[in-house]
Amino acid sequence: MERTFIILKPDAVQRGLVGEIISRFERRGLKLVAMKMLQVSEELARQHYAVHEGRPFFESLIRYITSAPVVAMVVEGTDAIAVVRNTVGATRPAEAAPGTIRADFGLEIGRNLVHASDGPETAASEIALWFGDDLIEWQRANDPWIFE
Ligand code: IDP
Repeated sequence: MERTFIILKPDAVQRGLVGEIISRFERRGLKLVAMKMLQVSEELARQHYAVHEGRPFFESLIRYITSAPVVAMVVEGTDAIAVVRNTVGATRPAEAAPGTIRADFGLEIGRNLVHASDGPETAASEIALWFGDDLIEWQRANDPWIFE
């Protein structure tokens, strides 16, 4: 069972898309194991996006993610990292496949609604950075109907 980290970015929250987006992950069968709403500090934003430091879009990315509240979460499931990335769609909404979150709700790369970890190492470090050990281990009643 794999875990991955997701942020519903400020545009998703401002546009009232929190429920819609979480529903897509829930309906896919992923299980929520952590969730919180927060205003991201500049320090956390810079740590989270450290890999992009120096890129031309870095400062606008920091302004975007710290501009208004976000909803951060961890989900668990079979191949969760890949499943979430393909539910979210390509970084640039114009290149995202129809039916993905970024294609269905987005137009611009700088307002692309969702962050999702891109591999096992980033998932582990992002979960640790945003939630520490604060994850809920729980049994979901319908797990046997989702996990073989
Ligand atoms: P990802 O979010 O699909 O993993 P990354 O390449 O890791 O994409 O970029 C992180 C975020 O930085 C993107 O989701 C997007 O919000 C922003 N970003 C990436 N490239 C650009 C760009 O060229 N212009 C503006 N924003 C960008």
